[in-house]
Amino acid sequence: MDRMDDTESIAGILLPGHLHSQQSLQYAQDFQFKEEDIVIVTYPKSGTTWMQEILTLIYSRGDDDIATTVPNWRRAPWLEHIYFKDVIIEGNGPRIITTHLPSDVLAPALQKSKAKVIYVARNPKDVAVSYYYFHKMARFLPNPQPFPEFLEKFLEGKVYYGSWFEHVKDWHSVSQTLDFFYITYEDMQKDLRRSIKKICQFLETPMYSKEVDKVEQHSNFAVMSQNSMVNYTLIPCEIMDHTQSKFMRKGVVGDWQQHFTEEQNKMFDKVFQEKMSDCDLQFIWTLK
Ligand code: PPS
Repeated sequence: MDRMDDTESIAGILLPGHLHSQQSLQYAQDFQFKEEDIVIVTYPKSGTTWMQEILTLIYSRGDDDIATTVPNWRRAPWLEHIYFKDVIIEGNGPRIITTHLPSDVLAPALQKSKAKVIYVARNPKDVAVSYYYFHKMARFLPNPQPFPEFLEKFLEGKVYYGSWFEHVKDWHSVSQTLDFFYITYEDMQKDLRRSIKKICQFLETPMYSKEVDKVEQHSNFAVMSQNSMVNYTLIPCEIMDHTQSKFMRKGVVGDWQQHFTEEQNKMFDKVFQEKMSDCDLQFIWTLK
């Protein structure tokens, strides 16, 4: 498959060459955001697709027509991807743009533009597990080693898209300089309706209760798992092999408990405490 084994890099971070090129990364760096743009920022496996769906549904006032007929990568394309410039729509109204890029690459352009930024974070133990399974199914990522080795690499930040710790902390450190909304995957799991309402407030898009009902209904895991516009079953299996793992895999908080040994958990906690000692963000590891 085209560029499947290639690797690109930006700001010292490795990215799959199947999706990125030097030109697409330059285009992303030079991109001029507009004040009306909404930019979803995430480290991979943190709730990107979920937020893309929620925003799509908010802007269609709960109607699922667009959500069920247009693939997420068209209605909320990734800024850094090769196809971005061909799909980004010029015109009035908010454009939903997605990115996994680090803040040092994008914050300066975002600061100039006043675009709204929604940062979705997820507890890194679940991110590591989700990312491990994604490596199994996404053929444009390196074949994952056994889980223990993958986990070590994840903690060292030696995976594609770089260190989870740096991503979260660096974006957090520029949050005051941006029109910035921070939410976690776990917040959305705990109370999806409340999360949708908070997002609406941030977007200054008031909604009727019945519209919020619909957004909630169409963005729940069971519905999204069946929606081919977001579950990646439209992608050929040479690129994403759903026999290895589904993209919409489990959609829960705390799946790491099924994967981590006690020793791995201790090691993880130790690294987490060290790396996050200068950051006040709190994470939810399980839902009781
Ligand atoms: S990616 O590849 O970076 O775009 O992946 P991303 O969308 O950020 O993360 C995929 C994980 O999010 C889960 N997901 C959901 N969980 C709960 N509810 C809803 N609606 C939902 N939509 C996506 C998805 O299942 C992946 O998590 P895991 O733990 O692997 O199941």
